[in-house]
Amino acid sequence: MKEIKRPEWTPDNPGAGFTTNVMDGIEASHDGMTHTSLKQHAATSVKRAKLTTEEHVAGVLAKDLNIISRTITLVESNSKTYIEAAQQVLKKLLPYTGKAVRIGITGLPGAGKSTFIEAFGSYLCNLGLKVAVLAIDPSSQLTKGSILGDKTRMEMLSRNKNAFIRPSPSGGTLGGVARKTRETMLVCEAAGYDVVLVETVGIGQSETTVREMVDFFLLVLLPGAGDELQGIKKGSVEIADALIVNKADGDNVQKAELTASQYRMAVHYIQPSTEGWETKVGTVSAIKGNGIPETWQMINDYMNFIKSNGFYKQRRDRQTLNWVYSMVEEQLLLHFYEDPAIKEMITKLEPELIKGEVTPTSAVTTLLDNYFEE
Ligand SMILES: Nc1nc2c(ncn2[C@@H]2O[C@H](COP(=O)(O)OP(=O)(O)OP(=O)(O)O)[C@@H](O)[C@H]2O)c(=O)[nH]1
Ligand SMILES: [Mg+2]
Repeated sequence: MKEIKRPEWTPDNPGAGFTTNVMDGIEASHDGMTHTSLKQHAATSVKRAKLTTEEHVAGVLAKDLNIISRTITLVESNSKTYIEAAQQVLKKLLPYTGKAVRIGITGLPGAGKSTFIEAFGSYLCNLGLKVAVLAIDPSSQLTKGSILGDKTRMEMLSRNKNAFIRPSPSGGTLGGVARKTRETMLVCEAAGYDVVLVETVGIGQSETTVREMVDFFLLVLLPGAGDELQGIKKGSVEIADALIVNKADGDNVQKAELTASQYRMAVHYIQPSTEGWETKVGTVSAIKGNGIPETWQMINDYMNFIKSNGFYKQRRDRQTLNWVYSMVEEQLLLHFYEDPAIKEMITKLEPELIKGEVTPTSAVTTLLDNYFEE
């Protein structure tokens, strides 16, 4: 008979009425609870084994979703060692990048960007294309996590096997967030995504930042008149290659058409974002799917146009160089303002500047001389 093990606190000579005994633990992949697994638990709570550069590269090229996600996580890391590791991976992926149609999408909160992406992305997937959805959300520092690229607003698309949705990296400067999104875009391209959609709300410089990383830039508008009413920043229309008035459904159809015709007139007077391409204006209903195929057709016409006149390559080359220089600028600024000696000098100089005891120019000279002497 199997020996009965008793707990330590068992009284001497327990009678037959004492039923407590000790059962051996289970040496298995679960902890006795249904639907849980120690193995799975270990995978989420303990750091997974690091992948080698080769494993990252091979996994991305093999379109392995798990490795694509892990590579993006690596790319999004802020730690110096991981940044270096990410660069090794990116360098090897670089020859496989660049083939996607890169589309930026902006518009006020509530204009329907996510709903549009849901409809447009699903349409493209049905055409057999692979679609990656990324976002740049400078406000996510405040909101923690991301409102953009929100999978709940793209339910249908997030379930599509041809789609990959990655929310905005959070935290850090806009430049830092943009670097991560750009590099994520490269990872997605290497993984064979044909179209990359980058969503952003027009906060601060985020629109210009996205314009600088895409081929085509789309502004989503609401039915209603004029820039003033829509609260659109003056520059938003100028940097767009097309404006779409969304929510052209139900009672809004006429209003949307009117808005579109007003913008159509307005864009005659502005410098187009892409030389030789007159900014297109149309209406869509993201919810009903109206205007979605037309939008893709228009983007195809545009891509053919910029590829045939050389503007495509020119812009991409310029974007790469500008990206490098903007990173240099950002790093230099960061290095300067985070320097402890400079910080101390600034604290001392500010009141002197305000009292008029020091001139701005001499303050600059003092700071820079000090910085470069170190
Ligand atoms: N009637 C109608 N409503 C729409 C349409 N597209 C979006 N909406 C609604 O508008 C609201 C905002 O849509 P979102 O797609 O979340 O807008 P967004 O621009 O992504 O918003 P943020 O991510 O917050 O900047 C939602 O309630 C949508 O259901 C449309 O074509 N027609
Ligand atoms: Mg959204």
